[in-house]
Amino acid sequence: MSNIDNQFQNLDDIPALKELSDETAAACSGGVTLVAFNKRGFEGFKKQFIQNGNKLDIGFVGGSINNKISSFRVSGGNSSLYKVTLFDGRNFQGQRESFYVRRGKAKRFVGDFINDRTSSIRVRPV
Ligand SMILES: [Ca+2]
Repeated sequence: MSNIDNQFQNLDDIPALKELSDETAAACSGGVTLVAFNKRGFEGFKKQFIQNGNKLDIGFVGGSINNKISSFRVSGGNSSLYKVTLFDGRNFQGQRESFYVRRGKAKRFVGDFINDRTSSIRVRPV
């Protein structure tokens, strides 16, 4: 998948998703929100993804944080528990790892397997 990633590294986010710099704005919208960080422990560069309802489909995380995600936080929506799947490839392809995260909680480190590989993300209510 690394060849594909490199080929499209300059493409921007898919238009259906909004990237907001202000987390408060996301919380007010009510939709499920995932904030991804490029270092473990919620440090470093961060990028926020938000979608209405309880589902989040990020076909490509965007060139700035592609293959760099190490920790994330989930908030918003109506479900108390979410399944977050991180995919190595774009459009939910390739190797993956899933995490069960309660709303408002976070994954301090995604683990060595998927660390610095994530190119797409899917969030589902449980
Ligand atoms: Ca990747």
